[in-house]
Amino acid sequence: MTDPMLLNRELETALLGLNKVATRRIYKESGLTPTGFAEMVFMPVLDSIGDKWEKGEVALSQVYVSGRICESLLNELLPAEGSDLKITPPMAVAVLEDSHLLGKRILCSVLRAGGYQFTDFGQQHLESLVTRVHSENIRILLVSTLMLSSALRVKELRRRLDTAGLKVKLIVGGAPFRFDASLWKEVGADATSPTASGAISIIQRLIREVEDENL
Ligand code: B12
Repeated sequence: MTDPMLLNRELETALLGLNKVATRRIYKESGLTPTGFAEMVFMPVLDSIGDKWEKGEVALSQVYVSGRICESLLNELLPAEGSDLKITPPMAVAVLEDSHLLGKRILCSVLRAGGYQFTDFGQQHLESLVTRVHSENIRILLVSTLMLSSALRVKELRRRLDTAGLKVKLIVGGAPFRFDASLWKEVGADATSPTASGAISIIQRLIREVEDENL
């Protein structure tokens, strides 16, 4: 495997140069799996590009195209469907009041690769999300947010689910939860993970908890 620091520098140059061909070549030469590349290379490089945008060092158009290049490469590389689906309590994935979709894309691939059955609710507003959780009897909900304002909306989501008497295990993730390690507790979630692949062990634990509650 290429030196990770070098890999990240090369990828950042390729993305800011809006060079998709170089991005694909860097992936191929990295020797990493698609999920490994997404978590170890795309994520830190996009964090760095986000920081540079905040400091006014890169244009929003560069952030936008970088995101689009990563998205299109991930769509090519990540599996669309898994096999041997496990029977689990009803589970769903959603992006809450946010347009940042790459984290959810990776999360869905990891869950499919792990053989988990779930519904992808896509982008949701709080109201519609509560309605779908209710009507589809969801017991485990994975929520991705990238804007801090959206992450804070999870607190209201928790309140609304509790008020409606819905027993839902809530797993949250996305940049605000990576940057503030206690935010998930503050918004009333049951768990978080800094990576999509970290969600698997959490889900296994929460499935056992839901099954115990059903006894
Ligand atoms: C690419 C990007 C965009 C793209 C999004 C393209 C797309 N289709 O997704 C575009 C250009 C559209 C965009 C727009 C905006 N963006 Co933007 N964007 C980013 C950037 C650079 C990267 C995000 C990303 O895709 N990262 C890669 C993915 C893979 O990482 P991830 O989502 O964190 O997911 C990983 C983990 O967190 C985890 N995970 C994610 N979800 C979940 C869920 C669960 C349950 C679990 C367990 C794990 C998990 O798994 C993944 C890895 O395995 C971030 C910088 C950053 N630090 O995040 C800014 C950032 C998120 N954007 C920001 C802003 C401000 C905006 C805009 C408001 C800009 C504007 N003025 O218009 C708009 C708002 C859009 C909206 N309404 O939602 C800010 C948010 C600041 C804040 N405090 O809220 C950031 C942090 C940049 C910054 N440093 O200021 N953006």
